[in-house]
Amino acid sequence: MMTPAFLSVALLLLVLLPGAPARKDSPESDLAESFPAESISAESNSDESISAEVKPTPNYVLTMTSFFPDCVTPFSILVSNSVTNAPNKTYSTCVVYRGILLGGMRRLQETNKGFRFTYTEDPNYGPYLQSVNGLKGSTKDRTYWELLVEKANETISLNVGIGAFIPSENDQIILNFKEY
Ligand code: B12
Ligand SMILES: *[C@@H]1O[C@H](CO)[C@@H](O)[C@H](O)[C@H]1NC(C)=O
Ligand SMILES: *[C@@H]1O[C@H](CO)[C@@H](O)[C@H](O)[C@H]1NC(C)=O
Repeated sequence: MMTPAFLSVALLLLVLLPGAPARKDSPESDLAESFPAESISAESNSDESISAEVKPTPNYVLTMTSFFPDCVTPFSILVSNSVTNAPNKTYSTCVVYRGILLGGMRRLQETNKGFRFTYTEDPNYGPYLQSVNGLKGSTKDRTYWELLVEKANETISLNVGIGAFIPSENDQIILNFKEY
């Protein structure tokens, strides 16, 4: 004869067991579908054992906007170097509603080990982009990181810095190392 205590323990085990049929009907699985936390932990956790047992849904496309539901405006960042002609690199990121470029760059830095940047604070104009991926602009060499945006087919030089520019959906921001 099964005691109620035994039954609740068995039920708990069934719910906690990964892939157990009971899990499909549990409220947690509904939540996982609307916000795929499983895919996120599998992607961001480098621990092999965890990635192996939690398989992301095969046809689910992971984007920055699914990582951060409030991050509604996706855009990309291209890093180029017109001094050395080093190969270009492209990254995807996003900003919250009317968020600033600096916010999208921070979010990218926090989630992508391949993108790093530093900035200084100008008393009049705010954040000045100083280095990208370890390469620093310098007054001595007369180099700086130029800010451009490619919209549709035209490339426009930004008339404000990273702390004031508001990216639009699907903009391509170009961070170009340049001489002046
Ligand atoms: C010279 C200059 C530059 C030089 C500065 C290098 C140097 N060591 O001289 C270079 C070419 C690097 C430069 C770059 C940029 N600049 Co500029 N620059 C100027 C300019 C013509 C004169 C500044 C100056 O020498 N003032 C006199 C000195 C004594 O004062 P200062 O406080 O020490 O000046 C410093 C700051 O102005 C700073 N600085 C220069 N530009 C910018 C831009 C930003 C966003 C910040 C935070 C700081 C900053 O560098 C100066 C030297 O250290 C001004 C326009 C003007 N007539 O004032 C535009 C100006 C300041 N720049 C501007 C812009 C937009 C940029 C860029 C964003 C352009 C781009 N699309 O890439 C980039 C910065 C990108 C980044 N990495 O963050 C705007 C800023 C407007 C704003 N509200 O943000 C201005 C007002 C011109 C404009 N378009 O209206 N710039
Ligand atoms: C790198 O990007 C810049 C800016 O979009 C572009 O002009 C250049 O042709 C690109 N270089 C390569 C090698 O793709
Ligand atoms: C961009 O350029 C291509 C080829 O030059 C053209 O066919 C297309 O209409 C342009 N798109 C926009 C949005 O201007």
